[in-house]
This record gives sequence, structure tokens and C-alpha cells, in this order.
Amino acid sequence: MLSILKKKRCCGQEDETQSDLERIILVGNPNVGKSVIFNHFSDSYAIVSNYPGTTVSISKGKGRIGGKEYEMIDTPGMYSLLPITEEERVSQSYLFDNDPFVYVHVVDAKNIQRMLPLTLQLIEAEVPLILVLNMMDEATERGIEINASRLEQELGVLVICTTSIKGEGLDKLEEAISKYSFRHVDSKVVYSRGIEYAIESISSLIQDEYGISKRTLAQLLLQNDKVAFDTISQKGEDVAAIKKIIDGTEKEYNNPLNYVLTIERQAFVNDIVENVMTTGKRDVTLTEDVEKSSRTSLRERIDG
Ligand SMILES: Nc1nc2c(ncn2[C@@H]2O[C@H](COP(=O)(O)OP(=O)(O)O)[C@@H](O)[C@H]2O)c(=O)[nH]1
Ligand SMILES: [Mg+2]
Repeated sequence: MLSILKKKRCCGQEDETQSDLERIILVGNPNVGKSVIFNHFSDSYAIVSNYPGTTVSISKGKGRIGGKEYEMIDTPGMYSLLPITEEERVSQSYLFDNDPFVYVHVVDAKNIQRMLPLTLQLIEAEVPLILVLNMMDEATERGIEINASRLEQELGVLVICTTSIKGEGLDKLEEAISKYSFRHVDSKVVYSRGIEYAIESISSLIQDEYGISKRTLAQLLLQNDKVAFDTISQKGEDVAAIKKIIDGTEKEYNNPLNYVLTIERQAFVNDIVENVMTTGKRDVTLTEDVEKSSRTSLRERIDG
């Protein structure tokens, strides 16, 4: 159902009124179809406002799913849980501060190799999660086939295939959300010994509870994320002891820990992708090359 009554409150700050409804939060890279999915489900009203202290806009609306009303939130694009841009920082803060019913991670089915690292990070964060492989039309056009049930087994989270602009698969997403209940999923990534040791040591020092797992928080600290440090400082954690572990780990590795974590995580993604994806018979690059060369030879013939 497309939204008909969009109330746009732009240029203002985030509306602070808290809704009592359970929240569904859409996350993922930019340009994967999050807003198309948001517009499909949020039907009664939607507001666009700036996240406090930023120029980043967030859309919120109410959506009826499986007969129940939820608050839907469309976050700005993010590539990783470790933020670089202001948009990513806002998306990260949603993860820190929220306890939603479910996160819907939307990815571009043509590019799962690039998108699954965030899925693995969300799994490590131990948040409630459904994965949506959107843009299935374009993936199919390129001869990409994804074994969604195998991917579901590999990840331990629900996987729904959609072509959101045509409304395809959104009924399945609606059903998945309405039947969703949180179940703990073990991390799919095991990092090298020094990193795992650091994650374990930092996690055991963290006393308080956060919106994300201690394992994820430890990784953000290892990568010197400012918000993660501010958050644990405010809660009175033993920052000095944590910094000591980080210093020691940094000395063990030749590369920045952010780089090490990214590379090691990608290796797990590559293995998963190899097991679930085939690029089929129709080789796009080849087809494009053939088309290009035939156009060139036609041009040559015309030009004489
Ligand atoms: N071919 C195709 N295009 C899509 C699909 N879903 C979204 N799009 C298009 O992808 C672009 C980005 O969509 P949008 O919802 O704005 O992405 P967002 O940045 O993740 O919110 C838009 O031009 C959409 O029309 C899909 O399933 N198939
Ligand atoms: Mg959007």
C-alpha cells in the first residue's frame, strides 16, 4: 500500500514525541530500496525531520503489518557499523539507542558480496534482524541466482527476496515481520587470535548493557570509534584498562585494526557468497563486450 498522506515537516528538528508502538527500523547501504519499502508499508502518515543536531533527515511513519500497527523508521544509508559520514553516525546512534521489534536490513541482490559485511555486523550486534535481498529483477537480469534458503541457513536469519518497485515479495516480508520473534544467532565471524583475544578482554571489562552486543561494542572501541568511547565513559566503564588492551592489540598488527577487521570479515562473506550465489549462464560482461564490439564493427562499416 502506498502512502497517501505524507506530512513533510522538513527543516525542523527531530520530533521528540515518542511513540508507544513497536518499531521496525530499515537499515542498509544507500540506494538499495529502503525508502521504497518504507513508503509501501507506512500508510497513515509520515514525517521527515532532522536528527537532533544534524542535517540528516529521518522518515518515520506508521505501518500496519499483519493487522498490527508499528512505527516504521527509514534510516539514512550506512555501509558499516563503524561510521565515517554524518549519515552513518545517525544510523549508528539508532542502533545504540533503540530496542526495536526488528531491523530490516535491505541489500541490493546484485551486490551481496559488498553488502553482507553489514549483515554479519548486525548479527554480531545481536539485534533482531530480517535480511531483504531487494532488486531481484536486476539481479536476475544479470544472470545472478541466489539460493535464499541456503543463505538463510548460513546466516541463521530470515532472508526475503523482493523487487520492491514492483511490489514483489513485499507480502512475504510482511508475513516474515508479523511472525517474527527474536532468537539468538551466533556470530558468523571468527577473527584472528589477537583480535578475538582483545574482543574477549574488552567485553569482560564492560559492565553495563547497551543496545548492541558487547562483542560489537568491543570492536567499535578497537577501531577507536568516538561515540563508542563517549558512551562507555558516560556509563563509568574502565576506559583506561580498555585503552591499554587496544594499544597492545594495535602494536601486534601491522595495519590499522579497522582495516584488519574489514579484511577478515570480508573473507567470511566471500565464503558464504561462494556457497549461495551463481552468476548463471548469461555472462553480462561478455554480453556487453559482444554488443560493444558489434556496434563498433557496424560503425566501421558505416564510416567505410
Ligand atoms: N530495478 C529496481 N529498482 C529499485 C528497486 N527498489 C528500489 N529501486 C530503485 O532504486 C533507487 C533507490 O531506491 P530508494 O528506495 O531511494 O533507496 P534507499 O536509498 O535505500 O532509500 C530508486 O530509483 C528506486 O526506484 C527494485 O526492486 N528494483
Ligand atoms: Mg532512502
